Amino acid sequence: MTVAAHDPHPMEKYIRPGARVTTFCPGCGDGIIAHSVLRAVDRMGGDIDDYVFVSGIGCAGWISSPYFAADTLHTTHGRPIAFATGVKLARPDRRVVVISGDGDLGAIGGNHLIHAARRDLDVTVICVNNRIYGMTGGQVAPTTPTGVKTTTTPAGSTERPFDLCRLVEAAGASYVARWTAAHPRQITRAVMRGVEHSGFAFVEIVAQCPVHFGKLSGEGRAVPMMHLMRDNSVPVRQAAKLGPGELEGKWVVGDLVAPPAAAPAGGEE
Ligand SMILES: Cc1ncc(C[n+]2csc(CCOP(=O)(O)OP(=O)(O)O)c2C)c(N)n1
Ligand code: SF4
Ligand SMILES: [Mg+2]
Repeated sequence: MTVAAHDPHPMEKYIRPGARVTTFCPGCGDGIIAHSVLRAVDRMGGDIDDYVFVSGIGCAGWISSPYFAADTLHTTHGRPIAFATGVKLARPDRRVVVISGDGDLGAIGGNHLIHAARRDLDVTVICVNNRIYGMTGGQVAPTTPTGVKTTTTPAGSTERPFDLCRLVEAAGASYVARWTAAHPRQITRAVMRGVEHSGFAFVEIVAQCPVHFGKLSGEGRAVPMMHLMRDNSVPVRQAAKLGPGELEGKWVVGDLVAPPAAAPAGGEE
Protein backbone atom coordinates (compact mmCIF):
# COMPACT_ATOMS: atom_id res chain seq x y z
CA MET A 1 0.00 0.00 0.00
CA THR A 2 1.31 3.44 -0.88
CA VAL A 3 1.24 5.93 1.97
CA ALA A 4 1.29 9.54 0.87
CA ALA A 5 3.61 11.90 2.74
CA HIS A 6 0.70 13.78 4.27
CA ASP A 7 -1.08 10.66 5.59
CA PRO A 8 -1.07 10.53 9.37
CA HIS A 9 1.02 7.80 10.98
CA PRO A 10 -1.31 4.88 11.81
CA MET A 11 -0.50 5.22 15.53
CA GLU A 12 -0.87 9.00 15.60
CA LYS A 13 -4.45 8.68 16.85
CA TYR A 14 -2.99 7.40 20.15
CA ILE A 15 -0.60 10.33 20.61
CA ARG A 16 -1.67 13.34 22.62
CA PRO A 17 -2.08 16.41 20.40
CA GLY A 18 0.93 18.67 20.84
CA ALA A 19 3.16 15.89 22.19
CA ARG A 20 4.92 14.90 19.00
CA VAL A 21 8.50 15.87 19.87
CA THR A 22 10.13 13.13 21.94
CA THR A 23 12.90 13.37 24.51
CA PHE A 24 14.68 10.34 23.04
CA CYS A 25 18.15 10.61 21.50
CA PRO A 26 18.51 9.66 17.82
CA GLY A 27 18.82 5.88 17.51
CA CYS A 28 17.34 5.10 20.93
CA GLY A 29 15.28 1.91 21.16
CA ASP A 30 12.52 3.59 23.16
CA GLY A 31 10.70 4.93 20.08
CA ILE A 32 10.48 1.42 18.59
CA ILE A 33 9.02 0.21 21.88
CA ALA A 34 6.45 3.03 22.04
CA HIS A 35 5.34 2.13 18.54
CA SER A 36 5.18 -1.61 19.27
CA VAL A 37 3.14 -1.08 22.44
CA LEU A 38 0.66 1.17 20.61
CA ARG A 39 0.37 -1.48 17.88
CA ALA A 40 -0.65 -3.93 20.61
CA VAL A 41 -3.29 -1.50 21.90
CA ASP A 42 -4.54 -1.07 18.34
CA ARG A 43 -4.67 -4.78 17.58
CA MET A 44 -6.52 -5.63 20.79
CA GLY A 45 -9.29 -3.22 19.87
CA GLY A 46 -11.28 -1.43 22.51
CA ASP A 47 -10.49 2.04 23.69
CA ILE A 48 -7.16 3.42 24.85
CA ASP A 49 -9.18 4.91 27.72
CA ASP A 50 -9.43 1.33 29.05
CA TYR A 51 -5.72 1.59 29.94
CA VAL A 52 -3.71 3.29 32.63
CA PHE A 53 0.00 3.56 31.77
CA VAL A 54 2.28 3.99 34.75
CA SER A 55 5.96 4.85 34.48
CA GLY A 56 8.82 5.68 36.81
CA ILE A 57 11.79 7.98 36.28
CA GLY A 58 14.29 7.34 33.50
CA CYS A 59 14.33 7.58 29.71
CA ALA A 60 11.99 4.57 29.46
CA GLY A 61 9.57 6.38 31.74
CA TRP A 62 8.94 8.81 28.88
CA ILE A 63 7.64 6.13 26.51
CA SER A 64 4.04 6.46 27.65
CA SER A 65 4.08 9.80 29.43
CA PRO A 66 3.17 12.36 28.28
CA TYR A 67 2.82 11.01 24.74
CA PHE A 68 0.09 8.36 24.93
CA ALA A 69 -3.42 9.83 24.72
CA ALA A 70 -4.57 7.75 27.67
CA ASP A 71 -4.51 8.04 31.44
CA THR A 72 -0.78 8.17 32.22
CA LEU A 73 0.93 8.40 35.58
CA HIS A 74 4.57 9.50 35.65
CA THR A 75 5.60 8.53 39.17
CA THR A 76 8.72 8.68 41.34
CA HIS A 77 11.88 6.66 40.69
CA GLY A 78 11.37 2.98 41.50
CA ARG A 79 7.71 3.32 42.46
CA PRO A 80 5.59 2.72 39.34
CA ILE A 81 4.53 -0.77 40.50
CA ALA A 82 3.40 0.65 43.86
CA PHE A 83 1.28 3.24 42.05
CA ALA A 84 0.03 0.58 39.62
CA THR A 85 -1.03 -1.60 42.55
CA GLY A 86 -3.16 1.25 43.87
CA VAL A 87 -4.68 1.94 40.48
CA LYS A 88 -5.55 -1.72 39.94
CA LEU A 89 -7.14 -2.01 43.39
CA ALA A 90 -9.21 1.14 42.84
CA ARG A 91 -10.09 0.40 39.21
CA PRO A 92 -9.92 -3.36 38.54
CA ASP A 93 -11.75 -2.74 35.26
CA ARG A 94 -8.71 -0.90 33.80
CA ARG A 95 -5.80 -2.49 31.95
CA VAL A 96 -2.84 -1.32 34.00
CA VAL A 97 0.49 -1.27 32.15
CA VAL A 98 3.78 -0.25 33.73
CA ILE A 99 6.54 0.86 31.35
CA SER A 100 9.88 1.62 32.94
CA GLY A 101 13.62 1.00 32.89
CA ASP A 102 15.86 -1.77 34.19
CA GLY A 103 17.29 0.54 36.85
CA ASP A 104 13.89 1.80 37.97
CA LEU A 105 12.33 -1.67 38.15
CA GLY A 106 15.35 -3.82 39.02
CA ALA A 107 17.35 -1.60 41.40
CA ILE A 108 15.48 1.00 43.50
CA GLY A 109 12.14 -0.63 42.61
CA GLY A 110 13.31 -4.23 42.94
CA ASN A 111 11.25 -4.98 46.02
CA HIS A 112 8.03 -3.76 44.43
CA LEU A 113 8.83 -5.91 41.39
CA ILE A 114 9.32 -9.19 43.24
CA HIS A 115 6.34 -8.72 45.52
CA ALA A 116 3.98 -7.81 42.70
CA ALA A 117 5.18 -11.00 40.97
CA ARG A 118 4.70 -13.00 44.19
CA ARG A 119 1.15 -11.67 44.49
CA ASP A 120 0.52 -12.38 40.81
CA LEU A 121 -0.97 -8.89 40.62
CA ASP A 122 -3.00 -8.40 37.45
CA VAL A 123 -0.76 -5.79 35.82
CA THR A 124 1.57 -5.88 32.82
CA VAL A 125 5.12 -4.67 33.40
CA ILE A 126 7.16 -3.73 30.35
CA CYS A 127 10.78 -3.45 31.39
CA VAL A 128 13.08 -1.65 28.98
CA ASN A 129 16.48 -3.15 29.63
CA ASN A 130 19.19 -0.98 28.11
CA ARG A 131 21.67 -2.42 30.66
CA ILE A 132 22.48 1.00 32.12
CA TYR A 133 21.06 4.12 33.77
CA GLY A 134 20.48 6.08 30.59
CA MET A 135 18.80 9.27 31.68
CA THR A 136 21.28 10.16 34.41
CA GLY A 137 24.39 9.70 32.29
CA GLY A 138 25.44 6.06 32.01
CA GLN A 139 25.83 4.72 35.55
CA VAL A 140 26.05 0.98 36.29
CA ALA A 141 22.69 -0.82 36.60
CA PRO A 142 21.86 -4.21 38.12
CA THR A 143 21.62 -5.50 34.54
CA THR A 144 25.03 -4.23 33.36
CA PRO A 145 27.14 -7.20 32.21
CA THR A 146 30.27 -7.96 34.22
CA GLY A 147 33.30 -6.16 32.84
CA VAL A 148 31.39 -3.38 31.06
CA LYS A 149 32.68 0.11 31.72
CA THR A 150 30.18 2.70 32.87
CA THR A 151 30.61 6.17 34.32
CA THR A 152 30.54 4.67 37.84
CA THR A 153 32.60 1.57 36.94
CA PRO A 154 35.38 3.08 34.82
CA ALA A 155 37.49 -0.08 35.16
CA GLY A 156 34.54 -2.35 34.32
CA SER A 157 31.70 -3.64 36.48
CA THR A 158 32.81 -6.37 38.88
CA GLU A 159 29.23 -7.41 39.72
CA ARG A 160 27.07 -10.15 38.22
CA PRO A 161 23.98 -8.84 36.42
CA PHE A 162 20.42 -9.80 37.27
CA ASP A 163 18.45 -11.86 34.78
CA LEU A 164 15.20 -9.99 35.48
CA CYS A 165 13.03 -12.58 33.73
CA ARG A 166 14.38 -15.38 35.92
CA LEU A 167 14.02 -13.15 38.97
CA VAL A 168 10.29 -12.54 38.42
CA GLU A 169 9.74 -16.15 37.37
CA ALA A 170 11.24 -17.31 40.68
CA ALA A 171 9.07 -14.76 42.50
CA GLY A 172 5.88 -16.15 40.92
CA ALA A 173 5.13 -14.20 37.72
CA SER A 174 2.65 -16.14 35.60
CA TYR A 175 3.59 -14.67 32.20
CA VAL A 176 7.19 -13.80 31.36
CA ALA A 177 8.54 -12.94 27.92
CA ARG A 178 11.70 -11.41 26.53
CA TRP A 179 12.31 -9.77 23.18
CA THR A 180 14.60 -7.04 21.92
CA ALA A 181 14.08 -3.75 20.12
CA ALA A 182 15.14 -5.62 16.98
CA HIS A 183 11.87 -7.63 17.25
CA PRO A 184 9.06 -5.04 17.05
CA ARG A 185 6.34 -7.43 15.86
CA GLN A 186 7.17 -9.92 18.60
CA ILE A 187 7.06 -7.14 21.19
CA THR A 188 3.53 -6.32 20.03
CA ARG A 189 2.44 -9.95 20.39
CA ALA A 190 4.05 -10.30 23.83
CA VAL A 191 2.40 -7.11 25.07
CA MET A 192 -0.96 -8.37 23.81
CA ARG A 193 -0.46 -11.66 25.63
CA GLY A 194 0.63 -9.83 28.75
CA VAL A 195 -2.36 -7.49 28.79
CA GLU A 196 -4.83 -10.27 28.02
CA HIS A 197 -3.29 -12.49 30.70
CA SER A 198 -5.00 -12.34 34.06
CA GLY A 199 -2.09 -12.16 36.49
CA PHE A 200 1.40 -10.68 36.67
CA ALA A 201 2.86 -10.31 33.20
CA PHE A 202 6.47 -9.25 32.70
CA VAL A 203 7.80 -8.37 29.26
CA GLU A 204 11.50 -7.55 29.15
CA ILE A 205 12.63 -5.66 26.07
CA VAL A 206 16.37 -5.45 25.57
CA ALA A 207 16.96 -2.09 23.93
CA GLN A 208 19.83 -0.04 22.65
CA CYS A 209 21.07 3.09 24.40
CA PRO A 210 23.70 4.09 21.87
CA VAL A 211 24.53 7.31 23.69
CA HIS A 212 25.73 5.66 26.90
CA PHE A 213 25.78 1.86 26.77
CA GLY A 214 26.85 1.68 23.14
CA LYS A 215 29.63 4.18 23.63
CA LEU A 216 30.91 2.89 26.98
CA SER A 217 30.68 -0.84 26.18
CA GLY A 218 32.18 -0.55 22.69
CA GLU A 219 29.01 -1.96 21.04
CA GLY A 220 28.82 1.26 19.06
CA ARG A 221 25.91 3.09 17.55
CA ALA A 222 22.28 2.12 17.11
CA VAL A 223 22.55 -0.02 13.97
CA PRO A 224 25.40 -2.29 15.15
CA MET A 225 23.69 -2.55 18.53
CA MET A 226 20.48 -3.71 16.86
CA HIS A 227 22.40 -6.22 14.76
CA LEU A 228 24.01 -7.58 17.93
CA MET A 229 20.63 -7.95 19.64
CA ARG A 230 19.13 -9.69 16.61
CA ASP A 231 22.11 -11.98 16.02
CA ASN A 232 22.51 -12.96 19.68
CA SER A 233 18.85 -13.78 20.30
CA VAL A 234 18.01 -17.46 20.68
CA PRO A 235 14.37 -18.62 20.62
CA VAL A 236 13.46 -20.34 23.85
CA ARG A 237 12.79 -23.75 22.26
CA GLN A 238 16.19 -23.73 20.59
CA ALA A 239 17.83 -22.55 23.81
CA ALA A 240 16.45 -25.60 25.61
CA LYS A 241 18.78 -27.77 23.50
CA LEU A 242 21.89 -25.69 24.27
CA GLY A 243 24.20 -25.82 27.26
CA PRO A 244 25.07 -22.85 29.50
CA GLY A 245 28.37 -22.30 27.66
CA GLU A 246 26.60 -22.05 24.30
CA LEU A 247 24.16 -19.50 25.73
CA GLU A 248 26.89 -17.24 27.12
CA GLY A 249 26.28 -13.70 25.84
CA LYS A 250 22.97 -14.67 24.20
CA TRP A 251 19.43 -13.44 24.85
CA VAL A 252 16.88 -16.21 25.23
CA VAL A 253 13.76 -14.75 23.62
CA GLY A 254 10.10 -15.75 23.46
CA ASP A 255 7.60 -16.74 26.11
CA LEU A 256 9.74 -17.92 29.04
CA VAL A 257 6.74 -18.55 31.30
CA ALA A 258 3.48 -18.97 29.42
CA PRO A 259 0.03 -19.40 30.91
CA PRO A 260 -1.55 -22.65 29.69
CA ALA A 261 -3.98 -20.83 27.37
CA ALA A 262 -1.28 -18.96 25.44
CA ALA A 263 0.52 -20.69 22.60
CA PRO A 264 4.29 -20.72 23.21
CA ALA A 265 6.02 -18.09 21.10
CA GLY A 266 9.60 -19.27 21.48
CA GLY A 267 9.95 -20.48 17.92
CA GLU A 268 8.91 -17.22 16.34
CA GLU A 269 11.44 -15.37 14.27
C1 LIG B 1 14.97 8.52 44.57
C2 LIG B 1 15.74 8.84 43.31
N1 LIG B 1 16.98 8.35 43.19
C3 LIG B 1 17.69 8.59 42.07
C4 LIG B 1 17.15 9.33 41.06
C5 LIG B 1 17.95 9.63 39.83
N2 LIG B 1 17.59 8.81 38.72
C6 LIG B 1 16.67 9.22 37.80
S1 LIG B 1 16.48 8.15 36.53
C7 LIG B 1 17.65 7.10 37.20
C8 LIG B 1 18.06 5.84 36.52
C9 LIG B 1 17.25 5.48 35.35
O1 LIG B 1 17.68 4.26 34.81
P1 LIG B 1 16.65 3.25 34.18
O2 LIG B 1 15.53 3.02 35.08
O3 LIG B 1 17.41 2.07 33.72
O4 LIG B 1 16.05 4.08 32.95
P2 LIG B 1 16.74 4.53 31.58
O5 LIG B 1 17.03 5.97 31.74
O6 LIG B 1 17.97 3.71 31.39
O7 LIG B 1 15.69 4.24 30.55
C10 LIG B 1 18.16 7.61 38.40
C11 LIG B 1 19.19 6.93 39.21
C12 LIG B 1 15.84 9.83 41.22
N3 LIG B 1 15.23 10.52 40.26
N4 LIG B 1 15.17 9.57 42.36
S1 SF4 C 1 20.30 8.36 26.98
FE1 SF4 C 1 20.13 6.34 26.02
S2 SF4 C 1 18.18 5.45 26.74
FE2 SF4 C 1 18.15 7.68 27.13
S3 SF4 C 1 17.12 8.57 25.32
FE3 SF4 C 1 19.34 8.67 24.95
S4 SF4 C 1 19.80 6.77 23.82
FE4 SF4 C 1 17.78 6.50 24.78
MG1 LIG D 1 18.18 1.61 31.88
